[in-house]
This record gives sequence, C-alpha cells and structure tokens, in this order.
Amino acid sequence: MKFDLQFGEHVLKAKMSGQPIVALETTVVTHGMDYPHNIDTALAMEQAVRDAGACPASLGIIRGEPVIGMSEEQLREFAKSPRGSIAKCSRRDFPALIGMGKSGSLTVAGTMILAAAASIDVFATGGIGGVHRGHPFDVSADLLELGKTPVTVVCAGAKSILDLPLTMEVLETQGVPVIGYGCENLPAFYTRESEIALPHSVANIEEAANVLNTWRKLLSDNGMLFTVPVPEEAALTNEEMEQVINKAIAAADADGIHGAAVTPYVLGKVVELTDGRSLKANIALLINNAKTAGEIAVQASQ
Ligand code: PSU
Ligand code: MN
Repeated sequence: MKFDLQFGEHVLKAKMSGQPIVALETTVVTHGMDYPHNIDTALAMEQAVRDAGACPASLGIIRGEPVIGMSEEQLREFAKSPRGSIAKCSRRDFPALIGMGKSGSLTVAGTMILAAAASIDVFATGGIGGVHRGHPFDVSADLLELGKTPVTVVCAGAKSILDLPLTMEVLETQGVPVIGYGCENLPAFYTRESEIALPHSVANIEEAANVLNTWRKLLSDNGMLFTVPVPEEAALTNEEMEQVINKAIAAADADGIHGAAVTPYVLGKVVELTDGRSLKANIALLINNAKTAGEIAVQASQ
C-alpha cells in the first residue's frame, strides 16, 4: 500500500540522526483499556522506548491522515474518545477510513503496514491477535500480515482467549519466526508460559539483536515475533486464567458478539472477573515490551 505519511517532529529527527525507532500501536489505547489507564500506559511505553535510547512512534490515522509518531495531544484525543467513535483499523480498513477522512487506531496488522511504509521495522505491542477459540475461521489479520510484511513485533505472546495451538500453526504456515525472549514456551499474555514449546529462544538482548539483524538480511519479505513473558511480579496463574477466560468467552457467545468486537468485549470481561489484576498485568507487560523492543533495536544498531 502507498500512503501520504505525516511524520511527527520527533520521528523526523530520529530518522535524520539514524536513531533506532520503535513503532507502537494504538488499538490498545482506544479499545484495549479505559481512560486514564490507556493514556498513562501509552505515555509510559513511549518513555520506556526513550529510556532504552530509541525513538517511539505511536501510529494512528487522524482525520484521514496516517500519522507516524503521534503527539501527546493526539494520543490524549484517542484515549478520551468514547468507545467505538474511533475505528479499529486493520488491513481491510485503510481505504474507507482514509478515503472518508476518518480517524482510526491501528491493530497489530495496521501498525505493521504503516510502520513498513515508514521504513520502521521494530514494533512493540501487548499481544497479537490469533485464531479464536471455537471459531477457527476467525483468524486475525495480524497473523497473515506477519506472513507478508517485514516488521518485527515484540509482544507477550497471545491471550489464551485465543486458540494458541491453532495460532502457532497459522504462524508456522506463514513462515513467521517466533522467538522466545528468555522463555522456552510461548507466553500467554497474562501468564508467563503456555504449554506450547517454541522452536527457538534467545537468552538476552545481544542474542535477540543478532537474530534481528539476521532476519533483516534473510527475510526482508515477512515479519518476525519476539515473545517476552509478562514481568513476574504482575503475572497471573494459568489455573486462574483458564477459569476466567472460559467465563468471558461464554458471556461473549451468550451476548451474540461477533468479529472485531470479540477481543475488546472479552478483554473487558476478563478485567471485571480478575478485579483489575489482569489490567495490572496488561500495563506491566506493555511497558516491559516497549523497553525490550527499544533495547533490541538499539543493540542491533551498534
Ligand atoms: N490483543 C490484546 N490486546 C489488544 C489486541 C489484541 O491483548 O488490544 C488488539 C490488537 O490491536 C490486535 C487486535 O492487533 O486486537 C486483533 O484484533 P482481531 O482479532 O479482530 O484481528
Ligand atoms: Mn477477528
């Protein structure tokens, strides 16, 4: 896709000086968390990237303009917008949103597309979309984007609201390297590990940076995933999450929720059912992923 991109000042400066840049998504701001946790977390992620020595670029579509590096004011506008007033933008949504001058927050797939258009190849998020449990044809466009767009995504795995074994199968079919960062098994977002063994893992930033640079040489036509477990002090247990998620999915089915609305709905239920502990985990892992992505990007540039 070809875009007329608008760059934030800070991103332009970083590009001129050759500073590594880390893209950040914004669906988590408009759909993933409520105000003010969403803006606090978005700003803390930007700060974590800066502290690592890289430049953060939060991506969004603002009144039809694809913006690479939103300002704090623009992020606040997204964070305060009533749920549903800003569309969740994945690959299919760009023509309508841009064509009609609308605003959109970017999913993992949407962020990868704009990041690649802006020549940014490292991106931090919370969790990627996947194959939905019990709905094997509801496959997130995130997985297919990873198969065709050269951006490395640093995430905490995927939520076990998804079918993790099927999600890994699709990633394998798409040829996406999934690299554990300090873990042998796929992390499951709120919990540090699932039962799924990963094909490869790295132990530290140096190894991760070597893999990133090798991917840049070898696989310039598809994406890669680093999976980073949620920090220990904020992690929930697999037993608790299994129960909570089963309840949340049953509620979504009972309320007839479909398509793009499923993830935000189930996430809201999960926060309710864990008395906010899942929110704490979510915030901790987002900031940790931003920090890790910044560190890998900086190390890889040295
Ligand atoms: N997973 C999360 N939090 C999120 C999302 C996923 O833990 O906010 C968002 C991301 O933006 C992801 C999108 O790209 O949901 C996937 O949505 P869908 O399953 O409709 O493709
Ligand atoms: Mn879906």
